[in-house]
Amino acid sequence: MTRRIRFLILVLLAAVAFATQPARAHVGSPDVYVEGNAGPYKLSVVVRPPLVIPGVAQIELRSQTPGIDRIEITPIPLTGEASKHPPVPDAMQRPSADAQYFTGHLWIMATGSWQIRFSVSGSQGPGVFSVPVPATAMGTRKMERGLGIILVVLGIVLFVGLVGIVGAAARESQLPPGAEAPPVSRRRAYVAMAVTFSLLLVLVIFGNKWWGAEAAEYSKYIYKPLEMHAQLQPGNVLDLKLSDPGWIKQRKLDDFIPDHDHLMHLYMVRWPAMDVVFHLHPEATGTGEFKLGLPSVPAGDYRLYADVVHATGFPETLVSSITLPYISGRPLVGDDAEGTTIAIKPGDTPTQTSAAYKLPDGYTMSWKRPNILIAKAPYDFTFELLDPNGQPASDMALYMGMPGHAAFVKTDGSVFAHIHPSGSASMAALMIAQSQNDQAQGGQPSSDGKNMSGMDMNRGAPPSTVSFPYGFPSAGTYRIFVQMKHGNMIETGTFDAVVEAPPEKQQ
Ligand SMILES: [Cu+2]
Repeated sequence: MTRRIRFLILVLLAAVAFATQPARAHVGSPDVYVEGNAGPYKLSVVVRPPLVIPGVAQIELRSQTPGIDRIEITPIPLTGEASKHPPVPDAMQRPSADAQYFTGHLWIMATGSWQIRFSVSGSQGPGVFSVPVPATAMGTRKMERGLGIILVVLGIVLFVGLVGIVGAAARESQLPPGAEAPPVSRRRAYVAMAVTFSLLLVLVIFGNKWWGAEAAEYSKYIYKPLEMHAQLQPGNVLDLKLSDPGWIKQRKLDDFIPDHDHLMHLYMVRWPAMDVVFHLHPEATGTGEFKLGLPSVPAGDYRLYADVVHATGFPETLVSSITLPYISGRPLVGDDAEGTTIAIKPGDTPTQTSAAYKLPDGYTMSWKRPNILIAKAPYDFTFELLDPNGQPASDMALYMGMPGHAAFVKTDGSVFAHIHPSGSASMAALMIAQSQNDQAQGGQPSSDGKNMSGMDMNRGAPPSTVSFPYGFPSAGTYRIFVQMKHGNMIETGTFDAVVEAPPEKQQ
């Protein structure tokens, strides 16, 4: 009996562990991949935030610069009074003989906008770098059907078993072995079983109520992104109304801050073919409302992914969809960009599997495609823009202050991540963190621009290559939209990636 109960508890614990599912900044892509400089040391950092709050964030760090002796990590709120009073730091470990690879973990105690500060010391002196980490409790998922059936069957066995045991005890416990139970014992047994049955039933009903109340309480803290309602208004105006479905009280609808030049970055992807993509920038027209005069848009169903950042540095991606007729709208201007490409075939079959993507104006975008892509592993996604002669493009320009922007979209719609050369953290949050570090070091900006944009701003024309640190959150098929600018032309390259599950961890 005790064994069975222990097994049941184990099964229940496993069910709880699997019942959590990531979601928050970006969509379905909670891990933070960032590249930046801590003084003289160039760091690639992965922060895997906890599934529940309070919970433990896992941190992996690779230094591309040798000579580091020690790295201390501290979790600090990104903004507010508490951001000025960091707790005692923890030291990172070197888990292997690799002197440039470090790991660590930290408790994140509250929901909100955090940063992890890396204080590095080594042969080239000290350096500080901060990685913004939005931390939220995750959504719960319905229990898997199979597991539910097993648990129900086991529950019934326990229920019936207990009633039977009580009945047998009442009927036969005082009889000598082999003796037949007299009618009076049988009656006593029926009464005992009826009482036990009723008591158990009350217990089950009460337990279900209690469980429901606990779940309801917890669900208040589970992250729910702002809701967005999209509507086409006369004059080809796309109207986006934001509303708060209820989450933590601190969230507001009127505290957005610009993130690389715009309050909102809207990706419109024709769905499910993913053959048309727009990167547009709606303007705020009131509290929780954005509007955008649409350019010419082919008819179809579109998925809308809108990135915004709150004043706290907390980023959100709002998701909506809209069916549009063919729209003959304004020309693309400024930072607007459009890409048209081959449709994903039904069944998520990728069509853009080549390493080179031919652009409409004769240029080519090429991807240094790794041989194998594994979920959860960090990669540098490196792309190069070649001119019609196959030479590195010489007329490169920054696109919204950066050498490139990339959107990673899973073909089943469960993942959307807008990534920059500095990684997956929001640029606005990175800047908040970096300015604090600069102030802490005596007001002198310590960064050379690399932390902000992934490149050195002071060295002439941008390079013809761009690199995005990122890792796929899960196995499956993804389409990657990469945007680079040369002259006045914003190019959109498309690449499909089939991502494998990571190998099972050794027990
Ligand atoms: Cu961007």
